[in-house]
This record gives sequence, structure tokens and C-alpha cells, in this order.
Amino acid sequence: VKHPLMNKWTLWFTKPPSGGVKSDNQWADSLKEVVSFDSVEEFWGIYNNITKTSELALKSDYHLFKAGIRPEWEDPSNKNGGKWAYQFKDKKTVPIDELWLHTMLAAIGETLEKENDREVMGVVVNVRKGLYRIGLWTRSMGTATEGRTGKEVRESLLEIGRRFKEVLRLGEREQVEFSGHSESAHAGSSRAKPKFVV
Ligand code: M7G
Repeated sequence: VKHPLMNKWTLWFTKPPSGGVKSDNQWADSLKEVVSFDSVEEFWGIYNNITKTSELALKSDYHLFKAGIRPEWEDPSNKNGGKWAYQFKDKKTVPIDELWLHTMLAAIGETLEKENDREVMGVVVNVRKGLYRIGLWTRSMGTATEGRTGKEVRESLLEIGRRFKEVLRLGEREQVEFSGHSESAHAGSSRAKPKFVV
């Protein structure tokens, strides 16, 4: 028996560029579609057979996105969106494999947002020098869209941020930060000013 998920999901991997070769389009050349699934059993089959985040090389990413959405700012579903993100700066002590697993389970189990919000596009883990970053991408960035007021959209985003923070087991003193993709695309991901924090 297969237990169907509410949505179909696709796992993507960013493979760090190998030794010295620098292409003009590093980002696009590094991003690989891995596999799609729409049941709980398929998810575990895949999870049990891929490299753990803690064992990936620097500059690797996993991206888990709803099928049909590329994990890129340029995708039509992301171009007006943004992301919640948190950087774990103590790589030695953070249980990153567990946190990323819980993030994926919350995404595919649809517990990151209220039922009709349809904001969550996907989740990402980045392996970087001195840090792991887990992100959650949303369709909008806090302005009025598709018959929803700016205030309604912002409330949805803040609720998502609070749930995300719980999944990451962050305490009162830690903050997850939201920024729009258009700012990330211009400023470079690490320098974009957060729009909201929770
Ligand atoms: P990052 O991987 O989000 O963070 O972005 P990092 O700075 O911690 O490594 C690194 C770089 O990858 C960006 O400055 C872009 O050059 C490229 N990049 C990342 N994303 C998410 C995109 C994307 O969605 N589209 C394009 N074209 N480039 C991206």
C-alpha cells in the first residue's frame, strides 16, 4: 500500500563544480534534477539511498520543490517570492541531518502552512564554508497578490516563519529571516536585508 502525499515533489541537487573548471553559467550547470515522488514510501526509499547532508562537499545543495517548479528565482512560481532562512554556524554540533529530514517531512506533510495558503514552493539546504543554511521558499514576498491584501499575505508568511522556526527547534533568542528573491538576486544572497524576522 502506498500512502499518497498531497503534492508531488522533486528532489534537486547542486553539485559543486569540480577542480578549477569555471563555466560561464556555473549555477545552471551545477543544478541537477534527481527524482520525483508522490508517496511516503517513495520518499523513504529515496531518503535512505542518498548522501546525508553532513557528508556532502562544500557548495552542495539539496532542493526539495513541488513538481513543476524549478528551485530558481527565475521560475514563474518563484519570481515574485522570497524565502525564510536560518544559518547554523556551528557545523560540528548542529544535528543537520535530523533538521533537514524534519524540514522535508514538514514540507511533504504540508504542515508548514495553513491549508489554503499555497505559499510553500520548496525547501533548501546549503552546505557552505562555516555554515549550513536551511531555507523555505514562498510564492509571494509580502505584497498584495491574486485577490489577497498585503496584510493577509504577510500574515501567511509570518505564520509559515513561526512554523519553520519550530521545525528547526530554534529558541526565543534565535531569528529566522525572510527576504524577497528580487533583493537576493541583486544584492547577493548573504547581503540582502531581511524584510521580516520571527
Ligand atoms: P546561494 O547558493 O543562495 O548562497 O547563492 P551562497 O552565497 O551562500 O552560496 C550563491 C550564488 O548562486 C548566487 O549568488 C547566484 O550566483 C547563484 N544562484 C543561487 N540561486 C538560488 C540562484 C537562482 O535561483 N538563480 C540563479 N540564476 N542563480 C542563483
